[in-house]
Amino acid sequence: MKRLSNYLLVILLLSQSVLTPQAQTPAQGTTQTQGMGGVSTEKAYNYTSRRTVGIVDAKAPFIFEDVTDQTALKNFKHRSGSPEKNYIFETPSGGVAVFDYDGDGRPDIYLLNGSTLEAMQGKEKPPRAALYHNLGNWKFEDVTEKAGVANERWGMGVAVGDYDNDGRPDIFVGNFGISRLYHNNGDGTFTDVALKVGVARIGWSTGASWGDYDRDGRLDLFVPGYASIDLNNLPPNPADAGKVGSVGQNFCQFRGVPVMCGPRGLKGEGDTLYHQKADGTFEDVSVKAGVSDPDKYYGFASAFVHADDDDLLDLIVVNDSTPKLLYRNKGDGTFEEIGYASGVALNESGREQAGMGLAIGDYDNDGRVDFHITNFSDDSNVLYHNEGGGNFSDDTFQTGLGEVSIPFLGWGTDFIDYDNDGWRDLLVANGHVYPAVDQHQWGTSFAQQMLLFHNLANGKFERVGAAPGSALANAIQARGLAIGDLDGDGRLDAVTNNIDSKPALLRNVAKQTGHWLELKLIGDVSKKSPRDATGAIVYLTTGKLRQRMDAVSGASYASQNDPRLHFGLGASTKVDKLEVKWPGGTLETINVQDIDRVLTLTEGKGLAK
Ligand SMILES: [Ca+2]
Ligand SMILES: [Ca+2]
Ligand SMILES: [Ca+2]
Ligand SMILES: [Ca+2]
Repeated sequence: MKRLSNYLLVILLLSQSVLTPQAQTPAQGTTQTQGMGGVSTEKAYNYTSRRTVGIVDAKAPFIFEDVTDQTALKNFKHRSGSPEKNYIFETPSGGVAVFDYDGDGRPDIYLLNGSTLEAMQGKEKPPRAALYHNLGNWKFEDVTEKAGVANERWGMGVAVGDYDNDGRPDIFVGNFGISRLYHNNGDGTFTDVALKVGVARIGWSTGASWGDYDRDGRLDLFVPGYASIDLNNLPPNPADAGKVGSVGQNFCQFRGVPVMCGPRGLKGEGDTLYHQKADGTFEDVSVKAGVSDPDKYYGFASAFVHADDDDLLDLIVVNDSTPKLLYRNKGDGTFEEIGYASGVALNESGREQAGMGLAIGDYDNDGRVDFHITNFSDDSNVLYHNEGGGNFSDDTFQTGLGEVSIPFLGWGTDFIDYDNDGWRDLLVANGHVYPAVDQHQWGTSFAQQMLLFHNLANGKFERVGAAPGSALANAIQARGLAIGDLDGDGRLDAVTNNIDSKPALLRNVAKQTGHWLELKLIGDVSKKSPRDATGAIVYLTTGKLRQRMDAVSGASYASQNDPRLHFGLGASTKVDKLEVKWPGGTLETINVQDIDRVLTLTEGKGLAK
């Protein structure tokens, strides 16, 4: 009997692998991946150029103008630990959010700040996060003080969601320390209610995401955890390497050079799912729902997203140096982890990668969302094409996104149709974690150029060269990246949060761009849709082209894009069909007459200008 059941098991496993050609299996033995930090066993190649700075093309189109210095954002100074980056928690801050906090129609900018060990010990004033109110015409006003959102903790990730359905977007801030939930009071001020409602997560919280996974009309919150750090028992400090008395300490090395330790060798941290109850407080349901991450992978980015073809919001978690997790929503309050079976746990070579940021979007307009994930230097970023039925294939190299990304260490990434041709392009923000790379000929650098890829509408991307003097020509120490049309001209702009420096504000000045339509969605809570419509899917048809956009909270790297959905229409001057799959499950078709503007679409009530 036992032999028979074993036999059946083998048959089952065999048939499964035939039925799901994308399925991956866990790596056997030790996979030598180069994560964020830790020992690298890779050969130290020498390069004659940095490959990540100073690469310009005089013939390239001028797409983004860096307008930071013309705005108040030039005064924001991000700071995260020592300039030498002796400890891993000094390296991955911080996120940035683009969203309209005051409802005046202009998206505003919220930049997280880092902190220092000294500030955490009360020995110096902590750095402050900043909220910039968009006044129009590239004028921004620092309203942090009035708004009360300075955080003054070690900021990592930001996710926006109107959790209490009052029509005003609220801000979850994942900190290294205690997280915050800034409730939007509607008068330009916020109140941290994290403790009161039960989401004051303690630990190393990173890129969170809001989403109503149980379809009760109330947003729930997922927060990945990175690593467990004891500030009273820190890992070896590379600055002590070689000093008298430090002999015998197990310093971490990158190509023979002492660097900060981690994440390998550090104890990871589990993840947390907070379910919102009817009274507006939250309960930790991580274990019950099956998303607690008992293996304690190093979580960086996450998003609730419709990954398969049913009506239930799934969840993806991007982990550093460990497999990525894809949770299929089973509809009964629990999830099934299908990372390996779906093909997103590893890359096509079966390797774990140092996952950092996550772009979500249907780049090839086949009606399913795809994922682009950023990784460490000396490794490519990865593009997972959604094949349907919960299967993904690693299409990185055949789409043209592989080779070019190898010298770069990527963080924020977003699909952005910068030329409004209806095909979503790709923007990637980069920067290394080891300042020491600037002292060596390793073909990479601490500050790096961003990467922009044009979607060729045939399944391939092409790098858009950096025009001299354009924002793409600048080397920055980027982390978070967020997208939004900051000046309302119909072309998507971008902002990055840069470690230990000022942010970068990228104004889209692309010529020959197409028509566009941007939608602000309002869900009907009585139909079990969250009011901010997080989790909605919009299908827009022009001629033969049917685009899909998902309303996602969080993602990129620890950042938040403007929640309004922006469509490029190309040469089309009319929308043939607009369909909305509301989070509560209703499918609605809306007649659209106008283009080249922002429209507000309310569930069951149609459009308003
Ligand atoms: Ca505003
Ligand atoms: Ca819910
Ligand atoms: Ca495009
Ligand atoms: Ca713009």
